[in-house]
Order: sequence, then C-alpha cells, then structure tokens
Amino acid sequence: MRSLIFLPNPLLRERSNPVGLVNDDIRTLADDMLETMRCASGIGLAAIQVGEPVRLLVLDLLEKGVEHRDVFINPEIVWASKEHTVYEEGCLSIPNYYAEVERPKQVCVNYLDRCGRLKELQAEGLLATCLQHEIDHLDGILFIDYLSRLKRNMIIRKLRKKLRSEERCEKH
Ligand code: GNR
Ligand code: NI
Repeated sequence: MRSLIFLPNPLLRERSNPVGLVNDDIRTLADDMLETMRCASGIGLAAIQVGEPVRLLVLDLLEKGVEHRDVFINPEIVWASKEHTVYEEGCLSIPNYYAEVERPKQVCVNYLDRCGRLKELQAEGLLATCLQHEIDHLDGILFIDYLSRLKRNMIIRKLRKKLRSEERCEKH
C-alpha cells in the first residue's frame, strides 16, 4: 500500500519520466498501485498519484461485461476519434468533486505491458475516458483543467482551505 497525494500538492503538476527498463521494481510499484487503487475504490491510478513521477498507470474496470485490469507503461495516444463523448469524472487526488468532461470517444493507445512487450489497445467508452484521464496525469494535467477557470479556482481554493485546517489540527 502507498499513500495517495492530493491537490494542491505541486507534484501533481509535474511531467512524469518514461520508464527506461521494465524490471521488478516497476512491477512491484504497479502491484502496489493496483492494491492502493482498490482500497480507495478507484478504477484507474497514475504513478504520480502515489508520488512516483514515472509514466506508469493501472486500470481496474468492468464495463459491458469486459474486465480490464491492466498495467500500462509509457502509454501514448496514437489516434483519437473526431467524435467526442461526455462522462462524469472524479479523481482520487481531488476528493469529493465530480464534473462532466468531454473527450474523444475512442482512442488507440500504444504501451508496454508488465513484461515490457509493446502492445496496442483500441478503446472506447469508459475505458477510453479513463485511459485519457490517466495519461493526462502523466503530463501534469487534471480533469478540472477542462472546466471553467471559475470552477477550477473554486475547487483549488476549497482544497487549500481543507489542507490549512488539517495542518492547524496537527499542530494542536
Ligand atoms: O476512480 C476514478 N474514476 C473515474 C471516473 C471517471 C473518469 C475517470 C476516473 S479515474 C478515477 C481514479 C483517478 O483519479 N485516476 O487518476
Ligand atoms: Ni485522477
């Protein structure tokens, strides 16, 4: 188990580094992330959310009877459909906030699997949305960046306030 980091932690705005070699350290990190994600009831998790700035993400979602539980290393979107779709998104690093976000409906992603083999996945629906949400994390982008500046600033202000009150609480 690893601890999650939350907005406004500046690490969430960093660009993660490519994985050079898919070794046991990376596989251990991926397994830890799968467990951390499950405990937090998430369907996806990027390594930076546990404070590791590497291009690694995990997914665990069941959609239309198809189970997708997978590790994606150095994922890259190589194609995105012109057609868009809207989903209500949330983020484990932005607790208790949900909003509708519009993204390409289908994407094709190249990545390395946990054995370091090059794979290609054509995704649509929630799987495509989740992959795009996680790949955004690798580039320091959050789903609130697609909302109006007013909404985004309101969320950031609330989380700053919450953080300050938690810090005050720890001192007492
Ligand atoms: O658990 C999550 N649910 C979710 C719902 C809609 C779109 C994206 C997501 S990802 C999120 C977990 C998370 O924060 N991953 O980075
Ligand atoms: Ni997220």
